Amino acid sequence: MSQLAVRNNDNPLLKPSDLRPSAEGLEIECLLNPGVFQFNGKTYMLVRVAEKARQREGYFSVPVLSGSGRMDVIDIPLSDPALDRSDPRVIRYHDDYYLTTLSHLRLLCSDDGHRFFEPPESVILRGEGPYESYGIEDCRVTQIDHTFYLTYTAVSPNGVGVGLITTVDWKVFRREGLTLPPHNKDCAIFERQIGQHYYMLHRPSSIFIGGNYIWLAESPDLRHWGNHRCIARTRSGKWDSERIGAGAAPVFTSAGWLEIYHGADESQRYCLGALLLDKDNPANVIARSDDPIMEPTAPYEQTGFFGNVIFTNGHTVHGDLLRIYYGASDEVICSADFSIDAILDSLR
Ligand code: MAN
Repeated sequence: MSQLAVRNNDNPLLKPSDLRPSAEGLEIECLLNPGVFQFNGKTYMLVRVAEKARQREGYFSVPVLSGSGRMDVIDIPLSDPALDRSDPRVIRYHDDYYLTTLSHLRLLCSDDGHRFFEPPESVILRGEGPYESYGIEDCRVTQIDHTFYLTYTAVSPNGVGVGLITTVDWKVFRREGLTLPPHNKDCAIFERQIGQHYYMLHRPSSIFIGGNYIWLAESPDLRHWGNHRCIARTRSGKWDSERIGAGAAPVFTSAGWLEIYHGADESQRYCLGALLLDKDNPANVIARSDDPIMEPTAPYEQTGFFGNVIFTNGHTVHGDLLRIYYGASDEVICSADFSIDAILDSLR
C-alpha cells in the first residue's frame, strides 16, 4: 500500500458539530470537500456545508430552494413505496430525484493551515436561481492575477452543472452563471495561461455511450470554453474503474502539470491518484498512477455519512510540500501532506 500520504494527526480537522446551521429548522449533516486558497497571508477554506431539514414525524423531509431563494421543505411519506432511500445522498420519489441535504459554501479562515475558524463576518454562498435550487457543492478556487475563480457544482432538477463566481476581495461576489451546462462537474481552472489560452479540467457525466471521464477545455477569456478533449478515461478492473474527476487546479512542476484526481470503483470506494500533463500541451498525459496515492484506510475515511470516500478539491503548495484538504466519508474534513517529488517518482 502507498505510503505517500502523511495524514494530519489531528484529523478530522472539522466535523459537523463545529459549525452553526445556516438557518432555523436545519441541521448540519456533513462538512465536506473544501476549496482552498491563500489570501492576505492566511489560508482559507470554502467548505461545503450539507444541511438536512428537521424531520417531520412519518415523513422524509427534504430542503430545497425556491426561485426567490426561500427555503422550502418537501415532505415525502415514509410509508409510500414510491420512495427509494437506498442511497443516503439522493432519494428517488416516483420519477423525481432530490438530494437528502442542501449544501452551501462557507468561508473558514486559518493562521496556520491547521486550525480553521469562521470569521465574525461570515461569508455564506448559497444556491441562487433555477440551476441551484438543490444547492451548490465542491468548489474549486483558482487565483489568476488578482481575481479568484470559483467553479462549483450547481444542482437542480435541471441537472448537475458547473457554476462560476468571481471575486477579488471575498466580500463582493459576481455570479457569472453556469459556465458548463449539465451534466458536468469537477471543474478546475489552471492557474496560468499556456501560450494564448486558459485551460480547465472538467467532467461531463455520460449516461449511455461513454463514461465519467476527465476532459480538458481551453478559453481565450475564462468565459468561453471550447476545443474540448477527453484526456483520461476510467480503467476497468482498477481502482478508478467507475468514475474519475479532477481535484483542485493542477500544480505546475518542472516535470509538467500535476493533477490529483479522484477515482471510484464499482463499489463506490473513492481513492486519489495523480496525472502528469505536458507543460506546454496539457492534452498530452505523460503519466498516470497505476495504484492510488491515497486510499480510505483511516477509520474516519471508512465510516461516516458515505463511507470509504476520500475526495479532494483543495490544496496548498509550499515548495515540495503539497497539503491536500479532503472530505472523508462525506462527513468530516481532514488534511494530508505529500512530497511533490515523491508523487512524481511514483509516476516514473
Ligand atoms: C460525488 C460528489 C462528491 C462526493 C462523492 C462521494 O462525486 O457528490 O461531492 O464526495 O460523490 O459521495
